[in-house]
Amino acid sequence: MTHRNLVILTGAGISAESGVPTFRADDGLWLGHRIEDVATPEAFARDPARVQAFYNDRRRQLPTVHPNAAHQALAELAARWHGKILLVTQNVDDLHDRAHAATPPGPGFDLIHMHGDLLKAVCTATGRVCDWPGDLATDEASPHHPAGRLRPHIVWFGEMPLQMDRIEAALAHCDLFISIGTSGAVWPAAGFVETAARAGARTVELNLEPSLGRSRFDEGRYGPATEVVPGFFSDLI
Ligand code: BJW
Repeated sequence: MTHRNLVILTGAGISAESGVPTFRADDGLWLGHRIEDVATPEAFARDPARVQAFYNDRRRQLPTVHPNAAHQALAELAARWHGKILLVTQNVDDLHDRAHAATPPGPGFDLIHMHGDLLKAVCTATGRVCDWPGDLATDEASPHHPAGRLRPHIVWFGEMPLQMDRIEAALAHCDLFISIGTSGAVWPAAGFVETAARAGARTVELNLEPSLGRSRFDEGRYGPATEVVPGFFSDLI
């Protein structure tokens, strides 16, 4: 079967072998934190020092990690693919961005960080987003508004993920949906497979092990992303 329009959803599992911890593993990112203490707007209002410190630590880690063979295989696919590819990542790291900068994609490619970007900050007064590669102070003043403060550009629980209209439109027109390294525990991303299936797409899960949403996919391939992803894409091309 030939495919033209792809939507690829990635989660923390694709960055795991680069050394970025996943969320829900036993030794994962939530270790020592309750989700409601660090990943909700209420947590930020209650204890901004703790939330800023949690994201400052993760932002500082980024220069020490690098794209792995799975990010690279995806970048090579995007460089060679003749149809459309929308890459939707739930990850707030910049490993996809770096892989695609090193291997520039074709014109039909686009990347959406639906849960935000660790290297950006948002002004609480205006909603303006700016690049922010360093630490954020607890009460960081916004360059955009005298009354504004800067918070991490992260979609927390209860907030609307980014660019949902574009994602929904691409899902409605895709013929192959591939989910890589995500547990299927967080919505709306966990439901993308069903939207794609309703559009008639073939749906494939690539993961270390079957995810919570396994039964929603037509097929699955299991093993470390650095092995399974390059293998699947070389078959596709
Ligand atoms: C490997 C591997 C290797 C390991 N190779 N694989 C009740 C029912 C349904 C929904 C809700 C509900 N109550 C509330 C909700 C909604 C809520 C939600 O989903 N809650 C759930 C807890 C139930 N969702 C929201 O609030 C979202 N907003 C929203 O819904 O707005 C309203 C709306 C309605 C309708 C349409 C649109 C919008 C916002 C969600 C924001 C999520 N934010 C986080 C934190 C971001 C900040 C941060 O980075 O700190 O995003 S949560 C966290 O989970 C993070 C991730 O992006 C996300 C997904 O995690 P991911 O990537 O799947 O990681 P893990 O750790 O779970 O899984 C890793 C996977 O990798 C595993 O499968 C491993 O097997 C695999 N793996 N090593 C391959 N080497």
